[in-house]
Amino acid sequence: MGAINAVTDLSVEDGIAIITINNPPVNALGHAVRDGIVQAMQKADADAAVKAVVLICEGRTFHAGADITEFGKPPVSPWLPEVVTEIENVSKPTVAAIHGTALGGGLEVALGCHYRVAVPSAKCGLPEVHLGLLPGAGGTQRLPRIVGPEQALAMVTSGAHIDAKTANAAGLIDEIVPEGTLRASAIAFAKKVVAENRPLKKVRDMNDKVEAARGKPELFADFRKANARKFRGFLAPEYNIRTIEAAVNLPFDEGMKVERKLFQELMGGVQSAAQRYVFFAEREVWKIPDVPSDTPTLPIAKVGIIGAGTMGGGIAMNFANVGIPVTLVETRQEALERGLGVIRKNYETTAKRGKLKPEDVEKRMGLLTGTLALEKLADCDLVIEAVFENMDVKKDVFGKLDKIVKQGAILASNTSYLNVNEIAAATQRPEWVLGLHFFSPANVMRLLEVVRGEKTSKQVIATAMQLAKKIGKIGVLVGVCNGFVGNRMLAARQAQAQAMLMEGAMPWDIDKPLYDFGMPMGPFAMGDLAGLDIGWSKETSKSSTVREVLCEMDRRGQKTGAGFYDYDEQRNAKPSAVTEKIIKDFAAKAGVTPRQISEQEILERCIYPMINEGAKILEEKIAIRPSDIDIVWINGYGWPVYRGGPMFHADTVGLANVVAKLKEYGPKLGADFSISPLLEKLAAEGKKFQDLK
Ligand code: 3H9
Repeated sequence: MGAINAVTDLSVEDGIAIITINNPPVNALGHAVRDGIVQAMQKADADAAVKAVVLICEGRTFHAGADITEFGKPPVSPWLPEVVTEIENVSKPTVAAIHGTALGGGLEVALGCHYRVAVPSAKCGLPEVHLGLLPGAGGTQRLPRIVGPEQALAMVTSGAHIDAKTANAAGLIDEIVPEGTLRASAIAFAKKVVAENRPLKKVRDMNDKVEAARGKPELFADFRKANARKFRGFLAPEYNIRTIEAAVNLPFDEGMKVERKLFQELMGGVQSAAQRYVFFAEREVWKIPDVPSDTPTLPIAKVGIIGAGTMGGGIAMNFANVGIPVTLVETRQEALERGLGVIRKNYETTAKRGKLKPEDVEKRMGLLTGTLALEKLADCDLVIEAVFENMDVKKDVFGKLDKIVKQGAILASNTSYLNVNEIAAATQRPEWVLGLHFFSPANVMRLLEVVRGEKTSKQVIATAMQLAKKIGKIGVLVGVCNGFVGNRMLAARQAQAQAMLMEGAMPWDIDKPLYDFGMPMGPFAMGDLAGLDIGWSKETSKSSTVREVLCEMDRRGQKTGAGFYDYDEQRNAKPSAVTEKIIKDFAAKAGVTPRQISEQEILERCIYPMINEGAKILEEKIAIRPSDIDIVWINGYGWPVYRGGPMFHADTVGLANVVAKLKEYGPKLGADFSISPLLEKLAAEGKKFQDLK
């Protein structure tokens, strides 16, 4: 006994074999682990002195799944489904001892065991759907046999983790054992099973729950219908549903065949490749080459926010949510009260939905202090300015902050376009200044662009990234340019959308292919939602664009019941004859004969110039890596995760194809348009953005 291989240990104590896996950080089921488990199980099975087997992991967690880094490479035996079968076929009781997270293949391994014990803090789940996959080691056939098809459906399609208590109630965990005693308790449990001569509970043979659901197709039809919106565009949820259907309707081995087939189909497809890429991109984004992870950070115990409007209020909620007190500054009492009122209403709505305890509403509101005096920000560790998007106004605010706020505090601007270096230059401490670009609604959207000025110190950057994590955002470090990463690329799309209006496409013609592509909405629906009057004023409006005319007619978007679209009471959008006439009049005035523009052209002209802009962003080192750009678009603008982000999408289309199309559309793309040399170079070399490491 002893070491089986580099990651597996086998020992026997008092007739109980203990297989211990140690494969940091998350005990992923890579080849060595799979091999180790099989060898150890066989050894324990063959040893007459062994009466039962415990499988346990070292470190922070039980197996958190198959090793995702092995996906896409040729499989090496033993394959995970074989490992699970091997465990299930051991002739003595096997017990999984779970702590941390038993996820994906990890839970499937546990389901191969005859019994499962867990500590109270443990969690179980089948999160494969987030990787565009389904559980491929029998999880789809075994889970419903324990928890029933309804709960299994919810678990495999949401990927949600359930806690030990819930898992215990569902029969997934046989016994909860005291925290910190897992090894000893699992051994004791195994001994009990032996002493009581309990049967080998093979989940594959537990048919009651699946049989009870047989002949009830409405179970699945209703589930599909209820979740159609959520699953739109994704393949994996539907495939997961089919495997649970198979578990209900077919014998175990036949169900396994369905699982195998659908798993392989997903694994070979673009969607899963995209979602696996995003999994790693989300972890890569925190790594900043010249700001090592051990860079000292500053404590942020008190935050000041200037502006209690939609943006400032939303930003404030992020901090109150994690217990950080916030001082909110406004210029007028009325605006302050309105702002605080909106925040309270937001919290109360959340509480009504049962997602927040009523006492927490008060607790969070209690962390917010409103004031009209900028001086009250003197002792803040971080001040975020969220005032009107105007350079002179921002400079004025920063000049004042410089005099008021203590030294050693971070001064941030929530600008979405402006030059952070220029803002920083309004202070005597530019190294303490950076941009923190929140996305609206700021309490909901996950993206935070952390804008690094020329002089921003590394400590300030490290603190901002850490803070982003703390408030549940995904922080992407970007450099200074007009619009940073997200809005700069959006502008490239906007320019084409506007141009196509004049060429003959209506707003709804342009929005549709983008919606069908998987975006939450197209550019015009988005404009209506945000309000067409952002940055517009009656005094300076000259009826010179469609948007100006719409605003002048008080068609300012959803909030006024009309914008590019007409809206009914439920805010359902309908194409508008008024808008159509305005557009046609503009085109006629410009002497353009409207033409029919294909959906393909609309899509390519909206998306390829964005990709081109993304390539320029990389050339200029505004973004650290292509995947950071994708993270911005997925989390800030709702780019469909199953298409991996604009840069990943470009790779799947082929950069040479993107370049060829940009050249073909060239004359229509506007005088300002030019192809990125980086994009052309990669295309000529047959490379991908993903090759830029
Ligand atoms: C599956 O099981 C398929 C089977 O059904 C069928 C097979 C036939 N593989 O997230 P963290 C790395 S699909 C490889 O920062 P946390 C991660 O990249 C799998 N690597 O920690 C990171 O590396 P680095 C189903 C993995 O504490 C480091 O570990 N399972 C894997 O915030 C730390 O990760 C899942 O989808 C992996 N499976 O969260 C679970 N997992 O330090 C995926 C993590 O170099 N994992 N890494 O950046 C998670 O959800 C979280 O990692 C977890 C820990 C909750 C476990």
